[in-house]
Amino acid sequence: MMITITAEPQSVQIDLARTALLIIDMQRDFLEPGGFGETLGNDVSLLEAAVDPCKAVLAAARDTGMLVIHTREGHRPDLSDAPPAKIERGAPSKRIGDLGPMGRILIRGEPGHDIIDALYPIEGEPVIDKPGKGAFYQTDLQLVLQNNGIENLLVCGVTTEVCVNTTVREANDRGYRCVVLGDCCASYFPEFHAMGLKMIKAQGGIFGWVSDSRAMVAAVG
Ligand code: TIU
Repeated sequence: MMITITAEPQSVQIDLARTALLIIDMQRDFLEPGGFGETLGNDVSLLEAAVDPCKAVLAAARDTGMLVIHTREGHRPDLSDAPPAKIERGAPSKRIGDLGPMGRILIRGEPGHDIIDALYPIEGEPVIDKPGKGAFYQTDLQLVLQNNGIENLLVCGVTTEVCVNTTVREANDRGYRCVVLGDCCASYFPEFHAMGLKMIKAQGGIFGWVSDSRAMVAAVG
C-alpha cells in the first residue's frame, strides 16, 4: 500500500509493506545520567525531547504491523571489538568498559547498554548490536532488511549528528529511502540537531527526507 508522508524538501510516497521503523540507540547509556553520554561531558536531559515522539511513532508502527528494528551501540565485555582509537579518545570521566552506576560503560549485557524502558523492544522486533556509529558497519542490518523486503526506512533516535546521520548516509548509499523523523531525534547540541537535519534534506534531499512524528502517524494511520 502506497502512503504519502509530508516531508521536506518534498512529500514522499513509499510502499508501507516495504518500510521499516529504525530506532537508533535509544539506550540508557545515552539518555540517562551515569552512562556513556554523561561521561563525555554532555547534559543527557537534552535527549528527553525525542522520547515521547518516538513512543508515538513506535505505537503507530506496531499498530500497522510494520517491521520495527532497534539498534544499540556497544561492545563485547572483553573489548575485542572496540577500536583502541575509540577507547582512548578524549578525556571522558569514565572510558568504555569502566564501571559506572549502570554497569560497565557501553558494554553489551550491562543495564546502561540496554534500551530505555519507554521504548523497550517487544517480541519479533530485531535488535541490532553495533560496534560503531553507523548501524550497517559490522552488523547484519542489511541482511535483515533484505530478508524482509525493506526499501524505505523511517529513522528515529540519538544522536542526530552522530549515529543517526552516519546510519542515514550508510543507508542512502545502499539504496534505501530514508525519512528522518526530526522530533524523534535529539542531540546534546541543539545546533547540531538542527544542522544535522538540514544536511539530510538540503540539495533536493541529498541523503533523504525530513519529516516528524505527527506526519508519520497521520500517514500510516
Ligand atoms: N556522542 C554522541 O553524540 N553519540 C554517540 O556517541 N553515539 C550515538 O549517537 N548513538
